[in-house]
Order: sequence, then structure tokens, then C-alpha cells
Amino acid sequence: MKLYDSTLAPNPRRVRIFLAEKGVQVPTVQVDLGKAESRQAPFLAKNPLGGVPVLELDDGTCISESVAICRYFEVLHPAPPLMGTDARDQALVEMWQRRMEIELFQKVTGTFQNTHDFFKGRIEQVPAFGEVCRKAAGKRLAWLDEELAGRPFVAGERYSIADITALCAIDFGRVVGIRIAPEQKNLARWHEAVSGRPSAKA
Ligand SMILES: N[C@@H](CCC(=O)N[C@@H](CS)C(=O)NCC(=O)O)C(=O)O
Repeated sequence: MKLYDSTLAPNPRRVRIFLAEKGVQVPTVQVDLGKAESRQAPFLAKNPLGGVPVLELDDGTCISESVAICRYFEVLHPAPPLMGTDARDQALVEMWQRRMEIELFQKVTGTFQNTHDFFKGRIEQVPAFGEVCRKAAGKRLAWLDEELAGRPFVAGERYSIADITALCAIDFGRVVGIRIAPEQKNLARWHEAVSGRPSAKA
């Protein structure tokens, strides 16, 4: 089994943190995104959408989509649970994971893709849309700050994949100037706590 990875990119980091929390080690293959390696053969045969991470199983099956890869390891290594426990808890973690992905992570990556030089000439950039994403990301950080007033982690009392997605989104946001505001004390407290976990270095 191997994980096609890029240490510079936020999606593969989600999987690396997830694996670190589980104490699972998987050999990685670095894909050079700077050289657009993920958008060329033979990588496209593994993921025609040209994105990392991709988990290649020993039978040749390729699993892309960060959350799908995490789901695979959650089933194989249920402890500690990062995707919820019983039906109610799993649904709540799923709800928050999707919210962090759609409402925060995608707003940050939308800002990056549409405003940063990295993607210039690579994809059709719409800078005005990037600014819409930036504004939305700022609003979502304010919302998350309010949410975190009443609980330690994004999905409740326990650390979960929702925290991993939010952490990777916020840390990557720095590249495009999206940051936790000084008055967002709950978010800052949460960020310090999740960044202090050994997995955050993954
Ligand atoms: N929905 C996919 C997104 C994968 C993705 O877009 N990965 C980025 C890195 S964060 C990538 O490989 N970008 C390179 C490119 O688009 O050329 C996931 O959840 O894993």
C-alpha cells in the first residue's frame, strides 16, 4: 500500500494527520505539484482528476478523496474513533466534517486557486471569485469562533476528522492571508489545542 502525497498541500495533510492520530504508518510517494506531476500520466491513471492524496492498495485499487481514504482507515483501525461512535455521533461528526470542508476548506482553497500565482496558467482563474471565497472564509471563521464557545472540539467533546479538516483549512489559509482574527478567542484556543497534538506535525 502507498499514499501519493505532497507535503505542501492541505488535502494530503488531512490524511497524514488522520493516520498519525491512529498510529498507522503508510509509505508515501511525494508528487511534485510544482511541476504539475499530478496532472500528467502516469498519475492521471491513478486519479483522472489529477489531485493528491491517492491511496494505492496492494491489489492496485486507487482510492482518492481525502475523506474516503480516512474512511478506509477508520474501518481498518477503529480506535481511536475519529468519525464518530454510535449512529448519532457518526451523523454529528459527518455534519461537522462536511461543514468544515464545504464552508471553510473549500473557501480557502477557492481563494488560493483563483488568486495565487501557483495556479496562474494552470487553471482558469477568476480573481473576483477568489475574493468572494476570501470574504466567505472570513465569515466562516467568525461563525466557527461562536460555535467553539460552547465545546472543546468542532464536533463536540471529542477530537474528530472535523477538527483535522478545519485545522488544515486554517493553516493553509495563511498562504493567502486568511487568519484567525485577534478577537476570535475561542477559535484561537481551539487552534492552539489541536496544533499542540503530535499529529499536527504530520
Ligand atoms: N477532493 C479532493 C481534492 C484533491 C486536491 O485538489 N488536491 C490538491 C492538493 S490539496 C491537488 O492535488 N492539487 C494539484 C492540482 O490541482 O494540480 C480530496 O478531498 O482529496
